[in-house]
Amino acid sequence: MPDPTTTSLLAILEFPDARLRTKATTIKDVTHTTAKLANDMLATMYEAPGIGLAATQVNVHERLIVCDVSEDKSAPLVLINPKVIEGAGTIDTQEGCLSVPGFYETVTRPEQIHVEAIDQNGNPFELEADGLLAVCIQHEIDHLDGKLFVDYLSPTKRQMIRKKLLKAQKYKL
Ligand code: QAP
Ligand code: CO
Repeated sequence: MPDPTTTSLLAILEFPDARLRTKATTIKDVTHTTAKLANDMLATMYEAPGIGLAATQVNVHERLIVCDVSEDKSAPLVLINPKVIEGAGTIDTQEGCLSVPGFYETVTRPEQIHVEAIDQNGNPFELEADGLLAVCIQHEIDHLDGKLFVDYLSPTKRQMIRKKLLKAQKYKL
C-alpha cells in the first residue's frame, strides 16, 4: 500500500482535452521529484483501476510512464524516456484508456518489443515485452507523443466517442 502521507492521487485529463496532444520532453536528470511523480502515478493508476498511465494524462509533459499488467499489483514498472528499439509480429487488443473512460476498441500493434528506458533511480535498463505488456507500453509511449488510441479508429468512431465524452463531461461540471 502506498503511504497516504507521501502519495497524492492525480487528476486525469479526458479526451478531447487539447493538453493530451502535448509532446512530452525528455527527462534530463531523474530527481526525487521524478520519483515522487512515478509513485503518485502508480497510486493513481491502481486507484482507477488501470494497467497503464502516462505523465501526459496527469498534465505533466515529461517522458515518464507506469504500467502493471499483473492481476495483483505485483509488477509495477516505471519507464523514463522509454524508447522502442525493435518490434515484431502483430497483435489485436481491445484497448481502453483512463483518458477515454467507458470506450474500448480493437487496435493492432507489434506483439513483441524491445524497449530501452531509465528507472526511478536513474539507472538505464532494457526490457523485452510481449502480449498485453507490450501493448500497454506502446499505448503509454503514444501518450508522450500526444497520440491516443482513438487516433487509430475511423474518424466517424472517433467523432462519436468525442461527442459522447463531451456530453458526459458537461454533466460532471
Ligand atoms: C492502456 O488503460 C491499455 O474506460 C491502459 O472506464 C488498456 O488502464 C493498454 C480504464 C488496455 C492495453 C489494453 C478504462 C479504467 C483503464 C476505462 C487503462 C474505464 C476505467 C484503462
Ligand atoms: Co491511455
